[in-house]
Amino acid sequence: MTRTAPRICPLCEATCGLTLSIDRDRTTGRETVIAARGDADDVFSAGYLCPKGASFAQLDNDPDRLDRPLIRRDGRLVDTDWDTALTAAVEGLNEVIATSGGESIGFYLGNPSAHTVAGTMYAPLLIRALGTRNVFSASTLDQMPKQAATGYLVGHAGTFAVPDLDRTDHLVIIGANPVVSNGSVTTTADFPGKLTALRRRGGRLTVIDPARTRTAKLADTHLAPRPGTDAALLAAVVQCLFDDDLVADDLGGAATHVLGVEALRRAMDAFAPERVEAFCGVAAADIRALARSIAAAPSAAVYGRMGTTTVQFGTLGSWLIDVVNILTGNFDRPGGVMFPLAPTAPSPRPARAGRGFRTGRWRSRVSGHAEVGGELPAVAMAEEFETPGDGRLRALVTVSGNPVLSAPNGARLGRALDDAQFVVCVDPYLNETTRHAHVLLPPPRPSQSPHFDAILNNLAVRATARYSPPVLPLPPGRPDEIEIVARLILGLSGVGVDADPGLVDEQVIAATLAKEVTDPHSPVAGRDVESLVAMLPDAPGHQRRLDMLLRVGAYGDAFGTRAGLTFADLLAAPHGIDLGPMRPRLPGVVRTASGKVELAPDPLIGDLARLWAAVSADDSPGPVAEGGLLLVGRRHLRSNNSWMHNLPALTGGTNRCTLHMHPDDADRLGISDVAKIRGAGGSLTVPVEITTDIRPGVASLPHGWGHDVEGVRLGVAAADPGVNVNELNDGAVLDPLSGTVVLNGLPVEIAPA
Ligand SMILES: Nc1nc2c(c(=O)[nH]1)N[C@H]1C(S)=C(S)[C@@H](COP(=O)(O)OP(=O)(O)OC[C@H]3O[C@@H](n4cnc5c(=O)[nH]c(N)nc54)[C@H](O)[C@@H]3O)O[C@H]1N2
Ligand SMILES: Nc1nc2c(c(=O)[nH]1)N[C@H]1C(S)=C(S)[C@@H](COP(=O)(O)OP(=O)(O)OC[C@H]3O[C@@H](n4cnc5c(=O)[nH]c(N)nc54)[C@H](O)[C@@H]3O)O[C@H]1N2
Ligand code: SF4
Ligand SMILES: [Mo]
Repeated sequence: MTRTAPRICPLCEATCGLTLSIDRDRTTGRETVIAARGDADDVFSAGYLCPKGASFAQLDNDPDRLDRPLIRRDGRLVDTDWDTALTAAVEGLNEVIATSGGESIGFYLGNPSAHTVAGTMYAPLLIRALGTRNVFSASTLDQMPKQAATGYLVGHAGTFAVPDLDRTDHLVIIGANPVVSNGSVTTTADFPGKLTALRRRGGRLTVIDPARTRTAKLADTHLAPRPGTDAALLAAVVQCLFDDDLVADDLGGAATHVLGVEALRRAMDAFAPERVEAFCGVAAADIRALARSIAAAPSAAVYGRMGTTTVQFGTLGSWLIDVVNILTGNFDRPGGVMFPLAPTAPSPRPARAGRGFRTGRWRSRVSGHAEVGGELPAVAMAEEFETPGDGRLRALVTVSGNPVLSAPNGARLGRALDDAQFVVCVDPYLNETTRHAHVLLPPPRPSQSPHFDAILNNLAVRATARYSPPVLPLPPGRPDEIEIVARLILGLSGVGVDADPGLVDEQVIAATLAKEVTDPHSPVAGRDVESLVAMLPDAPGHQRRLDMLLRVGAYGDAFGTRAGLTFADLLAAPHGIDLGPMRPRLPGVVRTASGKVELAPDPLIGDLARLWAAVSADDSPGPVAEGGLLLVGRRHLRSNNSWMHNLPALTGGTNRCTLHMHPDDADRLGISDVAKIRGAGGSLTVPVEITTDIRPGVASLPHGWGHDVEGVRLGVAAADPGVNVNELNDGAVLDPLSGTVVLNGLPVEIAPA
C-alpha cells in the first residue's frame, strides 16, 4: 500500500517542495519513504527538484543513520537509552561549568541547522542556556563577510538584499555556481530555470569566476579573475562608475536614504581599472565594459557568494557588491537587489536610527580575534582547546556540524577533542567529528521531523508561507530534534531534562509578546499578553511559536483584528501560500546609528589600505612560485558539504574528489594523472583531471571528503573516501573584518606524485 505526502526538502537553500511516496509493510504496519519527486503544486518550487532531493528516501533510510543515542563507556561509544543519554549530557556539561566556568564550553553550529526547526528556533536558546561566548559556526567558513558588510551598510547583520531574479535585466554572478549549488544566501527553487528565463526575456547574464563552471557556460560574458582579487575588481568598477559619470541620478530613488557618496568617491579614486588589471588578471577594458553594462541595463543585480566571501578581502568584496547595486540605482527596487519579507519576520516598523553594527564586543582568548555577529572564527577552536590558561576550552557542543572535515585545522581540532573533558554532539551520523563525542544524540529521520524555513524565508526571492508536518510518526519514547535540544536547555537551566519541553516555547512566547504589546508600532500594541496566549492553538510548542510569529508578522491576522495569516492557514495549505514578489522596504529596514544606508563606513574604508597594499605589492598575474598555484573550491550537484557521500545514489560518476587543473599548468609541471599538492597546513596526493574549464594558475579541489578516518560509521563514504582539502590549509589567513578563513585562493604547490 502506498500513499503520498508533501514535504519541503531540507537539503539545500532552494527549499523545494517534494512529494514523498510512503509504503506500508502489510505485516508489520511500518511505513517507509520509498521515493521522492518534485511537488508540481508547491507554490515556491512548482515541481523542481535536483538529484539530492530525489534521493530523500535513501537519506531517510540510510542504515548508517543512528537510531539510538551513544554514550562513551571505557573509551568506547555504546548504545544507550534517551533518558540516560540526556541526563549524562547535562551532568557532563554542568560538571565542566562547575569546575572551569561556562566560558570553557565551546558551541559549534553547523550548516544543516539552517534547515531544521530545531536548528533555527531552538539552537540559539541552547547557546544562551550554556552561557558561553565561545560560539563558533559554519558562518565563519562561509557568509560571515556578507553579514558584516550588510551590518555596516544597513545596521543589521541579518537583513540581506537578494537579487530579484524574476525581474532583473542583467544578473552579475560573482564567485557562485548556482546551477550546481542551487543558490545560496538567495533562496529560490530552480535557479537554472531562472537563468534560462532571464535569457529568454532578453536579459543578460555575466559570470565572474576563475573556473568555467556550469553557470559560467550559460553566461553572455564570463570573466575569469585571479582568485581573491574581486574586491579590487569591484573597486575598479566603482571608480569607473564615478569617473565615467555613470552613477544613477538620485541613486534610482534611494538617494534620500543613503549617506557617504562623496567619501566613497574619494576612497575609490586610486582603484582605476588600469591600476588593478594585472592584480586581478582581467583587462581594464573588460572591467570598464562591466561597469558600463551594469549602469546601462534597465535593471541589474550584482550577486556574490563563496568565491567573494571566503577570501582575504571578503567583507570588502561583499560591501562593494552592494555599493555597485546602490550606485547604479538597483538597490531596493524591482529587478535589482531587494530585502525579502518573510512571514515570520516582525511586522515592518517605521524607520528609526538604531545602535548600528559593531564587532569586537569580545575577543578570542588566544589570538584576540574580534567577535563578529556573536561568533568567533571557527578556525580558532583548536587553539582555544590547546592553549593552557584561564578560560581554556574544555568541552564542545556541536549541533549539525562536522568541523573536523569542514574547517581548516581539522586534524588539530580532532586531537584536541580527544583530550577534551566532554563533547556532546547532536547529529545523526557517527562521523569524523562526532566520533569524539562522549554523548551523541541523533535526531530522527527527516520524514519524522517537521519543517519550516524560519531562516531561509528571509532570503527568498518570493515570499511564501509553507509548513511540513512530520510525514511518519516517531517510535514511542523517541524524541525529535526539537525535544532533544529543548531538554538539554531545560536540563542546563536547572528545570530538569524530564520537564515538559514545551516550557521552552512558553517562555519564548511570553517574552516575545510582552515586547510586542509594549511597542506602539506592533500590530498587537496595548493588548493583554495572557489573552493573546489563550488564542494560540493547543498544539506542539514550535507550532504555537510559529502561530504567534505569523500573527504578529507582516502578513498576520494581528490576533484576530485584521484579515491575515495564522498557523492554521499553513496547515490547511499543504503546498504553501504564495505571498507575492519582493517589495521595496527602504527606509524601514535601516538600523544604523545615522538612520541611513551608510555607503562609506569607517571600518570598511579603513580596510581599503590592506587591499591597496596587496594591489601594489603584486601586479603579476602569474603563479606565486614555481609549481605554485592558487587553489579554489568546487561543488558537485550530487554532493552536500561533508555529509552526503554515504548515499549510493549520489556517489560515483563525475562526483569525485579530483584536482582540476589547466593543461598549460599540467604540461609545465609535468603532471598527467596524479599530483602531490602542498599547502601551509600539509600535503595530499590526489588524482588529477586536466581541463580547460579552469584558468591557468588556478586549480580546484572539492571539500567535504576524507572519510578514511577510524571510528566512523559511514559504510558507503568510506569505500571512496577522497582526501580532505582542508588539511592543506593551516587556517592562518582570515578576513579580519569577519573572522572568516580563506578557503578560496589558497596558495599551494603542485608536483607530480
Ligand atoms: N575547503 C572548503 N571548506 C569548506 C567549504 C568550501 O567551499 N571549501 N565550504 C564551507 C561551507 S560553505 C560550509 S556551510 C561548511 C559546512 O560545515 P559544517 O556545517 O560543519 O559541515 P557539514 O558537512 O555541513 O556537516 C553537517 C553535519 O550535520 C549533520 N546533519 C545532517 N542533517 C542533520 C540534522 O537534521 N540535524 C542535525 N543535528 N545534524 C544533521 C551531518 O551528519 C554532519 O555531521 O563547510 C565549509 N568548508
Ligand atoms: N550541490 C551542492 N549544493 C550546495 C552545497 C554543496 O556542497 N553541494 N553546499 C551548500 C552551501 S553550504 C553553500 S555555502 C552554497 C555555496 O554556493 P556557491 O557559492 O554557489 O557554490 P561554490 O561552488 O562554492 O561556488 C563558488 C564559486 O566561486 C569560484 N571562486 C573561487 N574563488 C573565487 C574568487 O576569488 N573570485 C571569484 N569571482 N570566484 C571564485 C569557484 O570557482 C566557484 O565556482 O552551496 C550550497 N549548495
Ligand atoms: S535543489 Fe535539490 S537539494 Fe535543494 S531543496 Fe531542491 S531538491 Fe532539495
Ligand atoms: Mo555554506
